[in-house]
Amino acid sequence: MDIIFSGVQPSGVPTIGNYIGAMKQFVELQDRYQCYFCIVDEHAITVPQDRLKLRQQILSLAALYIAVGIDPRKSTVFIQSEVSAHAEAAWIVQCNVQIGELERMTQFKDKSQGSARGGVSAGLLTYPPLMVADIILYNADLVPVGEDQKQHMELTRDFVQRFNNRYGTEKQPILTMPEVKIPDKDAGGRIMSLQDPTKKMSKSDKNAKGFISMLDDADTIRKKIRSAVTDSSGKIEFDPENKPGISNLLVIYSSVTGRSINELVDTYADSGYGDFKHDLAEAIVEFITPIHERYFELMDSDELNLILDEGAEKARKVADKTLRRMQNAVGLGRKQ
Ligand code: AQP
Repeated sequence: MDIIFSGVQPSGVPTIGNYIGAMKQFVELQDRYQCYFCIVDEHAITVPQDRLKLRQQILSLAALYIAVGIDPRKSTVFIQSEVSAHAEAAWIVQCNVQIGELERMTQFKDKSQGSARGGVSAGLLTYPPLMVADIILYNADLVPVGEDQKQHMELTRDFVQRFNNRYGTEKQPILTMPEVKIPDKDAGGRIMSLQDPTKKMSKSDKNAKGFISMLDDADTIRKKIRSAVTDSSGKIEFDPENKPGISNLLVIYSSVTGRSINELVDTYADSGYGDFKHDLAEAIVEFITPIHERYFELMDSDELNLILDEGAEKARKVADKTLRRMQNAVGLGRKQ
């Protein structure tokens, strides 16, 4: 069975963008692949985090993974920092990528914007190698992510090719070459901010009106959808270039209901934005309510800790093996 790895940072409560771009795919793929779904907490500390809040967000994300439908009997769910091979493999990766490659990463450019270069953490520059390590440790064949991760995936593939050429043989590659799986734009590969539909929806956006968090209550969801930026034409059409706001809402509507965008456009051909937004808000509430119920049940039980303990143990076994292969390849320590 082919292997999948993917992760989400506990840098805030996941947004509906994280769900549609990534977590929704996780649930759909878990029956056909051997899956590793990680809470990548080491990535979250590339920017300052409150210690206690981070701890809470790690558990909260784990509960959300299960609440949206990831089944721990089928998939391995674990916390990155509980598997030390990630940080160790990341060092080997860092020593085999160039600073120029890392400086070109748009996420680094975006997140370091506004600060003097010397004032941002070195981790903000070197976290893509950590992401490479995350993926290769599990011999992942496929990585389901949102569109913003495309560049990191290119780095991963370049690294694997370079590492195998340098240290392996054609017959015996050391690392598995992963493929990336990104939903199309009209299927939610890039959900945009509700307040600025030219910008990606992000869980760490300072303006909470820009995103729907997976834990927002019904009234908050209604308010946020009501205040979502659209345009003045009043026509419900899918045209991401000229009508980015309404097109983004159509993608969200389609993703949470399974109704196609064409069908939605037909249904609302004679309606105004008010009616459309009202129905969309109710559709999100209907989709999210059972997720909340399961989430609060999990946060209130010991089940989550058991799932994470088991997950870390299973993950360590696979990750340690790959790490040993990498260490042997580059000549670290004594032959094992
Ligand atoms: N707006 C989005 N639309 C579709 N997919 C998205 N993803 C993120 N934003 C969108 C996908 O969600 C997965 C987890 O992302 P992450 O938490 O590892 O980091 P990120 O991509 O940096 O997400 P955020 O929400 O923007 O986090 P912050 O604000 O902390 O930087 C990935 O597969 C990502 O593609």
